[in-house]
Amino acid sequence: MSGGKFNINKLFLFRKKRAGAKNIQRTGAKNFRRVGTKNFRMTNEGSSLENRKESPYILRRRNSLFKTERSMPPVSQGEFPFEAQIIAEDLNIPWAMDISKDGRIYFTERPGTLRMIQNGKLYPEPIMTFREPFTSQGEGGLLGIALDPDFLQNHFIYVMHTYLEDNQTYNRVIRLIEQDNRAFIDQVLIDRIPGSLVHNGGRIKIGPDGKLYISTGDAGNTSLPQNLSSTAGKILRIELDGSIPEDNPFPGSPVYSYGLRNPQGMAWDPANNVMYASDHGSEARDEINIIIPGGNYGWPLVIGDEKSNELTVQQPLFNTGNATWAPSGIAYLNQGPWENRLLVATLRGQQLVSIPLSENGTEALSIEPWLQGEYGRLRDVIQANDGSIYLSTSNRDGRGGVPRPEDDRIIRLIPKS
Ligand SMILES: [Ca+2]
Repeated sequence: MSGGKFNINKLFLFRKKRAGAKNIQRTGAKNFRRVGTKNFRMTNEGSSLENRKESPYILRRRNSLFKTERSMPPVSQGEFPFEAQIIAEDLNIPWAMDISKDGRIYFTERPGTLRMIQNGKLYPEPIMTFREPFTSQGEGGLLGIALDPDFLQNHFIYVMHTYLEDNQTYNRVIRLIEQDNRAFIDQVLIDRIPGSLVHNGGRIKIGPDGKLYISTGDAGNTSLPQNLSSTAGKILRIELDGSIPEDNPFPGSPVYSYGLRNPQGMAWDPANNVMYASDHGSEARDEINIIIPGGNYGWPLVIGDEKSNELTVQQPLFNTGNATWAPSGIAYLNQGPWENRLLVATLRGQQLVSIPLSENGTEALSIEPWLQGEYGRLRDVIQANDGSIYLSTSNRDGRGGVPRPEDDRIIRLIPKS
């Protein structure tokens, strides 16, 4: 099956029908009331599909597509003996975590608090509470966090958050300075990243090369991810002081890769120098991608494993086909009995997906669903220096989760060999 062209009109009619039907099923009045904002009908993170309007440009470009669906890696039930510890509970949408070299866990709560866990205990006061122009409507708010590699010396914490300016929604990455368990804004590193009630991306991480990587969503505007002058629908790469690295693929631009929809996870296999990113797909087809500098990941012109005669597009490591995971944070495990795997925290999927990788890191060998339904929606996953895994739940995010009284939680998994 190659070279056969879609009839673009039929394709879009079909997609619209499917999208419409799912919308009715999935975001009924219940969701609507619970969330309480009109705009929420157009969501989001795997609980429904938005009604997109495609530009003539996009329709024209999509005309050159042909389909080469690759199969997903086989699903298997691997053994993964572990001990689970609940590290913190009664949290409010913990979105991202990072751990200092002395073992303190710093994490964001999406409504706007930066918090800290020390010696296994949640510090009672927020390290910082965000105020205007900060906003946390929809899927926006206080999102990614990364501690400076020299955090114990310079006390720098990087965070990404949504804010309002002239009634427009944007995201920005700022540097904080921590002092005696309080933090203050020190410097804005990059701002005016297009934001919206949906698709803000939001993960930030410092790569093995010491640069700050930022995943941004399309902000609900499908014309932005292919536009290299916009910072939306991208992975951005900047220096820790906000300047543009000299070896970025597009000189003078923070854009590192593009054509993404709502990437919320990034991780590296440093030994093989492979970077991974998760992306929320449209109509299921969530993607795990291998990110290369300057790579175009297709959205919205080329989706899943489609190919185009006109565009050079990086095909995903795999896409989830008809299944919706709504993948958020991902972690590459570089030690312990689960070494050389990618872990994917899934929201709608309500599981930790474990993906054993080939030795060179460029092939997914199988897909193992771990902790299915055990903790509900999962937002972030990281590996600590001692090899244990930290997970955060996202059952209070108003996106179809059913919060238990103890939600949200941060859970530690200690692998047993
Ligand atoms: Ca893609």
